[in-house]
Amino acid sequence: QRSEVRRPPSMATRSVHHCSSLLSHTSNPVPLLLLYLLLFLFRSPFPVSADSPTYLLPLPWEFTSGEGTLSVDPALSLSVSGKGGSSGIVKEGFDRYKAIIFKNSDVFSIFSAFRKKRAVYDVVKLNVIVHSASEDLQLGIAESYSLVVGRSHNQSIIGEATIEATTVFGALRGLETFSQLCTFDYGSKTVLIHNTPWIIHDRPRFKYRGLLLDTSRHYFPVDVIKHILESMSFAKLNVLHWHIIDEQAFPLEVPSYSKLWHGAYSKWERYTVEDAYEIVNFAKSRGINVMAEVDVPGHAESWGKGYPDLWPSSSCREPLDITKNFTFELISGILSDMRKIFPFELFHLGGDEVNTNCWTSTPHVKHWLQQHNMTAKQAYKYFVLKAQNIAISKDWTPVNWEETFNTFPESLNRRTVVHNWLGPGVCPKAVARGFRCIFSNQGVWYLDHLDVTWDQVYTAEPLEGISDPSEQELVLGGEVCMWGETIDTSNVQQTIWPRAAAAAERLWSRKDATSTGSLNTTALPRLQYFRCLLNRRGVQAAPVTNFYARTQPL
Ligand code: CP6
Repeated sequence: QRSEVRRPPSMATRSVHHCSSLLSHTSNPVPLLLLYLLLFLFRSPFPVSADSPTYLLPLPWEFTSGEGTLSVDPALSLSVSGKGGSSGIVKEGFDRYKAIIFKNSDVFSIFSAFRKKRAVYDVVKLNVIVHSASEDLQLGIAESYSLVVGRSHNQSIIGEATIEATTVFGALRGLETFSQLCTFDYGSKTVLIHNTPWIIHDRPRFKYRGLLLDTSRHYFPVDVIKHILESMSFAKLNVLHWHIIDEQAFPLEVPSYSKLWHGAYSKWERYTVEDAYEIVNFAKSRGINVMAEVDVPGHAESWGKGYPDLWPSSSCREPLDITKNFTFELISGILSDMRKIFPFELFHLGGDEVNTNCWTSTPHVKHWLQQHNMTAKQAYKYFVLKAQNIAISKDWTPVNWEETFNTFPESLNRRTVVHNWLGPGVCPKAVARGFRCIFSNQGVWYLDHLDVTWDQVYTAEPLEGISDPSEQELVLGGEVCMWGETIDTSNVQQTIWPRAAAAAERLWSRKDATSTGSLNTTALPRLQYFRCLLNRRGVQAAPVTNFYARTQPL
């Protein structure tokens, strides 16, 4: 039995949404002592507003809420138990979320000492129970959790808060939800949880919930990538598809072939092996897998900056030269070095947009094709399958953009995951043939398409056209793609957010999460709230704009 998240009646008619003034309060202004004194003398009783709505995104799978309000102790303590209770991942996660939850509670710090003396907080401890000691993060690990805040007892609500999860990563999802229940109340200068008691049983609808980041068209410093990972965890996204390399630049260090780095934009715009480890570890501590991509044989021109032998000729530079053993030795070397960095079982081998003109027009390649009795299309297949076998030999599950499936479905290794992008339609075909699939329809989930509105992102459906339950199982999930041609550090977060959050809800929540009303009433207020939450947490998410929420006078 789910109860509906309540919302203020004004939300449906007000079309311009502004974040609350929390942002401007994050730094302490010049102490206006008199004002503070007045505020203190006429402070409102504690707790104040008992009937504020609570907004959660993505919407939990099952939840009930009540009418109560509980205050949260700024000295909130953590109590962990279960086989996974000693995990650093839970403790560090708790510390991060505690900092987020109480970010604003020291605004009126002059009186915090007084308050501490007189205040009795309802929620003083967060219990976290983690049943499994395993910290192996892979596709399909349990991310489910239950979260209980408050318990009714003799018509009052006891301030109990408990997260229970199978894995530490499920506990992280629960911590995120807990942090979204907490709101800073200006009347009492206290963190409150409204609508208690909460009983939440949550789990993801899809196991693969990705964001593609392209570091070849523009370089992103490691700190920026970490910030993106952090923001992904707020929306419960769990895969960073790192499109590291493309035709424009090769920013990753490959120790076995050190000249590949010559394809970087500059010596400052490179990732060392240590940088890559750091990104993978940072992601893991937020329950996010990093799926690396080495796109072959197209989109690889930058490889030849250091190794010109990889180009069919100096004037015709991609796809990679199919005739040379060196090409495949190098792919194998890159994948061996990368295997040590990327523990995730999926590895993306691209395979998209291969234009074979250089193969058929360069004399030595043309000759090789004739010798091997291959058409350009057969050569494309030969190359892709050879690269796949290298990845499989290194114990990776290959992922390919959909062209490989579209061109030779009968020859593709059955383990291959088909990654949709060319409009809708390939996932139904792929799963009907027993392949697994990832949904990234460019018409709705390519974030570089700035004309796509949040509601188009939101209403996209990864299972569209697939009715057989066993075929539906083969859709691993989906991914929004932030291609890098038109974005860099200056605008990446506001291009990703808030629309990525609409996809995040599609991938986590029930398909019918918004069936109780219109998007305008069920999804929009929560998305607007989440966008402000991102702003408060330091993420430059853009305003929510679309058909329903276009800018007009109040
Ligand atoms: N780079 C690579 C790209 C794209 C693809 N692969 C792309 C194509 C069309 C659009 C956006 C991005 N920039 N390597 C396609 C998977 Cl509209």
